[in-house]
Amino acid sequence: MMWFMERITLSRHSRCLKDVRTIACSLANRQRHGPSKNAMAPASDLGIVREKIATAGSLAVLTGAGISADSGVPTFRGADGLWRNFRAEELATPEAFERDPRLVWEWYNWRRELIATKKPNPAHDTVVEFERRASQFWLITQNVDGLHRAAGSEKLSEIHGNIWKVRCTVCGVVEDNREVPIPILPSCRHCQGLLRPHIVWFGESLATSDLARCAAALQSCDVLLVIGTSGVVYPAAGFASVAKQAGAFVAEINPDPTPHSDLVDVSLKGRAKEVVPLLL
Ligand code: BJW
Ligand code: ZN
Repeated sequence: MMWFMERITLSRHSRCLKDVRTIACSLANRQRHGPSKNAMAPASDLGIVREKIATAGSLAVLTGAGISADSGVPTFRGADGLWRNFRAEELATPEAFERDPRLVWEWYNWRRELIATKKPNPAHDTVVEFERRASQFWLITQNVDGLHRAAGSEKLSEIHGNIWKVRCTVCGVVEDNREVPIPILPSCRHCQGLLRPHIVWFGESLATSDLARCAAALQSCDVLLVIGTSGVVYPAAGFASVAKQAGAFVAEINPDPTPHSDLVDVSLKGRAKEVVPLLL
């Protein structure tokens, strides 16, 4: 049933996932990694994942808000989720910004103030070490907080953008901006147009270049680690399935079950900052 639902949802994203799915199909005959290891004890699972990472020619990592939760950045969903006091559809859509740019910028100012005080944690640091050790590596993050870059990650796609970048709604120029708070309403220094956060909102497409780079990583990785994402926001919610279908060994690190849990080879229950460093 999960698989069927996923197919339906993937089909809604046929345009942006075209590359990913085409490549996944063409690689359907890649060597499999054997039956699911979900039934194995956690200690054995840790050892299996560590071994897979150590021997992988190509490693990919997909992260979500859970990896930054251990740095004190609130997640989006769940008991302490960021959305609790805000209606997402009022804030994280292009329509909301058109309707009330001041409200949206106030929300981003609050987030920028919060994130500015946060530092990478041992899970971010371990991902940097994975990059250093692997012969081929790519990090796909849904996070906009910039903590992976702050930790030292270089081979990465920030597929939902970056909260420390702004984009002009008139001339389209993208620039770094670390002002906290940013003056509301901010305007472009080139054309005076209204600036917006350089973030992918609901209903907006991800950058084609990012999708192509992610497709390449998912197609070629021997191992995909999925860390701290609820797996409900597409297209990233389909990435584990794409890597799995292409023959990768897929492991998830999350304290709670997710839609990925039944699909992955190993599900490691726990907090990112505690579990991920054990995988080195
Ligand atoms: C820990 C932990 C610890 C806690 N250690 N783990 C209907 C069906 C299907 C799709 C759609 C639909 N209607 C519209 C869509 C498309 C839409 C979508 O997927 N919506 C779903 C909600 C249904 N997607 C889009 O619109 C995307 N664009 C797109 O698809 O374009 C083409 C298209 C559009 C429309 C229709 C059809 C095609 C764009 C998505 C942009 C997402 N942007 C956001 C917000 C940006 C605003 C901002 O940040 O300022 O990005 S949404 C929000 O969710 C944010 C996140 O990156 C993203 C993912 O969340 P994430 O990271 O998984 O966080 P949480 O909170 O959900 O989960 C945290 C996890 O951590 C949990 O599992 C915890 O257990 C765990 N955890 N502590 C490890 N210590
Ligand atoms: Zn401009």
